[in-house]
Amino acid sequence: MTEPLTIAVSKGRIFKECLPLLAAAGIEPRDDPDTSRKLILDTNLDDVKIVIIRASDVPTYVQYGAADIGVAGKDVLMEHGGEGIYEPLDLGIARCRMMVAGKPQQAADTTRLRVATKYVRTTRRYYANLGKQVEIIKLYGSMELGPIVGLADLIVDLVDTGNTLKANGLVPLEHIADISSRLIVNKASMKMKHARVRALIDKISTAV
Ligand code: PRT
Ligand code: MG
Repeated sequence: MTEPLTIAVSKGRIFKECLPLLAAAGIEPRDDPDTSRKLILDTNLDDVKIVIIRASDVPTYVQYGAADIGVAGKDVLMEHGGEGIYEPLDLGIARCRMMVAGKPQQAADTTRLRVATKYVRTTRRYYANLGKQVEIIKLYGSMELGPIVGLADLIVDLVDTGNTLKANGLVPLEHIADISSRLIVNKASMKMKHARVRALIDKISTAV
């Protein structure tokens, strides 16, 4: 039997939006990660497996070749840095914007502002490009709480409908990047499994 082709996907919105694209490439998972506890899903193809991992771990799996292919948000890829990875295709799914947000009355840089985010690397790069000195506070979730409890003046987070910001009395202030999910490929797999990887990219690209 040929060596399996492994695809890393996170459950939730990316998995759901990915399904039609995988189907276009002839790949149908045999389980639903939202109801199954399996971390490795079989598919209709004997030589294709899907590993279900956290969104922010997808680039790491692909970088080290633990998965040949992955689907990851541009937010996660910017934060990872992209070592060992090709990014051949924008899938156009799980779209949103990365924004700076804060209270509506937030005064512009009176003092050295504190910015809470899980995107430390991207936030540092953004403010460095603007030549602004800020203090970055690393959080793992619920960034919206930061300005409310006085932990931070601003947050850097993803915004889709804007409902989460609004519900917490915050407004979007600056646009950092448009985000969508990308197909990523391990650099060695691109060479060693070239025919299968290429065929998959072509079929998915037609579906996009
Ligand atoms: O939950 P876990 O820590 O395992 O990982 P995760 O939260 O990164 O995973 P998941 O599945 O929530 O998100 C996976 C990817 O979806 C992200 O990396 C983005 O590329 C993409 N995506 C698209 C989003 C959103 N839209 C989005 N709106 N990820 C998160 N959000 C959150 C946002 O952080 C905020 O809390 O939704 C809230 C804002 O939504 P609105 O509609 O209220 O503006
Ligand atoms: Mg989440």
